[in-house]
Amino acid sequence: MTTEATSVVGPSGEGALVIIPTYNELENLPLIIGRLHAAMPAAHVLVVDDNSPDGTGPLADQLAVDDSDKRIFVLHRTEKNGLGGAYLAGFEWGLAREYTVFIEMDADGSHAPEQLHRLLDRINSGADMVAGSRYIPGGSVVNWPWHRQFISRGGNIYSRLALGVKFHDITGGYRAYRRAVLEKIDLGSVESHGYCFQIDLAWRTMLAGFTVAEVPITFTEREYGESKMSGGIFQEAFVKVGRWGMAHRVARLQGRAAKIR
Ligand SMILES: Nc1nc2c(ncn2[C@@H]2O[C@H](COP(=O)(O)OP(=O)(O)OP(=O)(O)O)[C@@H](O)[C@H]2O)c(=O)[nH]1
Ligand SMILES: [Mg+2]
Repeated sequence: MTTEATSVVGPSGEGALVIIPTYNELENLPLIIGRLHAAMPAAHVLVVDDNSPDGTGPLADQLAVDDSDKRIFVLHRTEKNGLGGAYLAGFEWGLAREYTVFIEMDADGSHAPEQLHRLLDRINSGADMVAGSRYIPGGSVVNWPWHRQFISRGGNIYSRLALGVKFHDITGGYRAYRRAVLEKIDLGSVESHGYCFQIDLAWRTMLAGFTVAEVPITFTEREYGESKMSGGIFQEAFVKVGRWGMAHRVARLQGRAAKIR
């Protein structure tokens, strides 16, 4: 299935909802939203905060009140429930409204809003889902310690082999989805957190036959605040990805599934 190449998002981000999950991002949030609106003035932002102890939630409310163009919205959840849960809540909120494209972006400055046009241009030229990639020509990683790069690259190689797909940065969290993708895949059954959430959604998008693409991005390590990455997140991805790949191979052998392009 290929969605026709019509322009689904405007040059200033008209029709786009940028979802930013936050947990203790007090210093980063105003910076990232400011940069986003400088780059894409018409994009709407949904902050999904999990009751951050540092007061990110009330700050987000204040940013929304102060924005005279009313482009900022905030979802408050009662407790920390992982990045995946925050995105699912954000997708549900956006699908109940008229947005045509949904963007995932971290609050910590790792995903440059100045490069968002790369993702949106690719959506407008026909892709159903676009991932910002650190690991294709033109992509890069700035200020990441070697052990983080090792885990990230290793996770991508493992996922590529286990799932049998040509995706170079399937764990990355800078993405754009056409509305049709999120309407079709069964978001209610997604249970993954962290990195695994990104792999899970990419895998479901490909299984559903949508066109996926990667564009190069510069990923920069956070300057402020702390990472929420943990060993449990890594383990979850390792086990689940292996299982999905195996299940798909069995389904193909039995003629129940098609080859992933
Ligand atoms: N709402 C919500 N947001 C979260 C949660 N965990 C992480 N986030 C946000 O998700 C984004 C990515 O989290 P990071 O801690 O930067 O994790 P990461 O990017 O995988 O790891 P690093 O590369 O070390 O920064 C940030 O905007 C976080 O504030 C959570 O449990 N709930
Ligand atoms: Mg980060």
